[in-house]
Amino acid sequence: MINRNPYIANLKAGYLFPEIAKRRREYAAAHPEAKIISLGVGNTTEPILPHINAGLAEGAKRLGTVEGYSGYQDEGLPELREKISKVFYRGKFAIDEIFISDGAKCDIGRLQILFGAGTKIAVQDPSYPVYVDGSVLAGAAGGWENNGYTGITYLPCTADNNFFPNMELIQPDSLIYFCSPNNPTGAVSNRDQLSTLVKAAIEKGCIIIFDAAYSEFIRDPSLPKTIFEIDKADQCAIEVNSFSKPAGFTGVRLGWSVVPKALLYSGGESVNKDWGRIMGTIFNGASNIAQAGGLAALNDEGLKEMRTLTDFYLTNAKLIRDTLQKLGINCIGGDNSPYIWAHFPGRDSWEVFSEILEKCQVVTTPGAGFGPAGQNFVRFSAFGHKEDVEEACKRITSLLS
Ligand code: PGU
Repeated sequence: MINRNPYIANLKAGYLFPEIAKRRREYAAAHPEAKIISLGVGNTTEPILPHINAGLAEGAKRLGTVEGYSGYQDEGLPELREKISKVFYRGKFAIDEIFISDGAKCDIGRLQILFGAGTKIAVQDPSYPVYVDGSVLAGAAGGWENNGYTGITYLPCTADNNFFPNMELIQPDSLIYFCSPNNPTGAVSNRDQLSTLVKAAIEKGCIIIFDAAYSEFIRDPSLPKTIFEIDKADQCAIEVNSFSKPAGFTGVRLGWSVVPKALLYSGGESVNKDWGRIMGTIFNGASNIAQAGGLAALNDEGLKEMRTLTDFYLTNAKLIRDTLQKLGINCIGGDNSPYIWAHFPGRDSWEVFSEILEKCQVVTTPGAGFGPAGQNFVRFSAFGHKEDVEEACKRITSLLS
């Protein structure tokens, strides 16, 4: 018999979001009359807006014509890569530094192949669970000890440090996962903070995987939307991003990674070349229909639609934050991000999750699922229909005291 991959055995618990879905199902089975509202997983709910949707439809139509047909497109449409460079990076990157993918999560999982087992990892604590679970699967982390995996340095992000971690905790030669606007805290790092991060990474010989999946929710013009707004970031960072949240492509699947040519390993080899090699080997390109939609999203009309959609979710976020604050619950996020991070001092976060589910029939995400520093917190997601979010807020106001 063949042995199980020991790295899989190292995973302590199931993936967070299916666990929440399971608890929701169990509650629904026991309370068939309950009208449950989900402010749990960050899954988009609103229809794709007409111009972007027409781009997708056009893409599908073209496949039915001899002139318009296309097959494998390993690295992504050159026009899309060029447009991404222009729209998000002021044309700073050549098209062979931009790799189109089927989403940020998929790239986050694959990127670990560049570094391999035994790589030292640093993550913001709390953080999007894929960074930690992906590291465990890649053998970059060991077993579970003292509330965390060995081989992973958890960088606490708390109210005491304004949700920006202490750079001194980062060990030399680490792979650093960093997310801003942050999931789950909703905190957005400012220019000085990201400059500190880049400086620390360069001094310590680290590489940053910067997850900018929520960049289009930033409204404060002083806040950086990409790590590449910071000088020298191209020497120490890879950025992943996605059309999932701003264009409603969670089910369509389209994202990208920027791997600058200036980024080198300790031996001077090119990370960009290796990423091209890996993608060419285990990925056969993003859907050409999705890419047609992505192109539509990046012209003037499409950009306006993405603004409309992100504004919609930000309005939900404001309502949730205001509702919680009126109840005296301390929270952050929700102004430049679609997540609200609510503090319940001294309370176990799974217990708060259960209380909100039982009293209000509202699903949230318990903070402890995002890392040890998430204990005593609960995440509210602003992805939902307006009437559902309003109803959830009404229930929270009257039932949560
Ligand atoms: N990066 C971050 C920081 C995310 O929060 C999410 C989705 C992704 C990437 C995924 O991007 P794709 O381009 O769609 O792959 N986070 C959601 C959904 C849960 C999940 O398992 O991805 C969330 O609720 O945290």
